[in-house]
Amino acid sequence: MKKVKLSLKQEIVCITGATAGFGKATAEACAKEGAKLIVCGRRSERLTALTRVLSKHTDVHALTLDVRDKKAIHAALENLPKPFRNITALVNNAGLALGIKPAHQASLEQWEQMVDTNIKGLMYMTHAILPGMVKRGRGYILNIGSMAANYPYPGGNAYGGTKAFVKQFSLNLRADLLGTPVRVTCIEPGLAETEFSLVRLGDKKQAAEIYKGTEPLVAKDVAEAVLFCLTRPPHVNINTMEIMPVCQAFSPLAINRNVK
Ligand code: NDP
Ligand code: 8X3
Repeated sequence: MKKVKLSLKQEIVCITGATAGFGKATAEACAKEGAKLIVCGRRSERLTALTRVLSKHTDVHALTLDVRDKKAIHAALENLPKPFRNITALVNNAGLALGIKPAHQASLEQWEQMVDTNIKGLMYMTHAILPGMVKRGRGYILNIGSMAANYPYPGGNAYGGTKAFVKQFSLNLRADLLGTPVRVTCIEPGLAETEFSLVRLGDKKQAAEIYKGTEPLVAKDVAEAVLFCLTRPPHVNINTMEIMPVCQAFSPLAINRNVK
């Protein structure tokens, strides 16, 4: 029986979207387990504050990075300080939903930003980092998808579409990586209270309404799931993990009862 891997002390974990929500909580959880961290996001002042706190536990390198910027990603990764170069785990978490309007009223610019961030940004990071993992015979790609990939809902249009990509891309990576020790997981959270709804709706009051009367997941719940996956023994691959709060479940299909 192989030894169970409980520590992250030998890991170099790169987390996108570490300035808020799941990404920040994941950085905190991984730091406590002793992983070296590369934390990425656009808001550099938040990265600086996070780095200051986490540096008490471990070595942290902050990258002010927009995942939509392919050139910036390559430049940042090529110029990583030596101790951070051999990334062992990539947590592709950066992402967003914008708007909740039906498709025929939605903003094309918002659809494009979701595709550019949730799909293309995740591809750019993966494409830049995965070959090194395969070459070194060690690595983990952990993608944050969403239950929106699995259950359509009104207004989910392009956002759900981007997360369906994340799921299928993750599974297809597994197919390609067979024969290597590199692992891939797609974690699919449901209702979770972070800055997500504020970003989506652009209004604090409307965002608060989403969580009214519920007990949603919190960022730490998802961070703990990430940690669970990363600390499985090397022969175990969790393909997908769908997580909902107890207050969320399935509904019957919608039916239009005004057919004339
Ligand atoms: P938050 O809004 O709290 O955090 C989103 C993070 O993504 C921020 O750190 C933000 O950093 C980063 N980000 C957004 N756009 C970019 C970009 N172009 N380049 C780099 N970083 C970017 O939301 P969550 O923590 O909830 O969301 C994290 C992930 O989880 C997303 O992929 C989201 O789709 C997914 N998810 C969220 C759920 C929820 O209900 N909350 C449920 C299921 C999935 P910055 O602005 O500094 O760049
Ligand atoms: C986030 C969950 O329900 O807003 O991915 O799509 S939901």
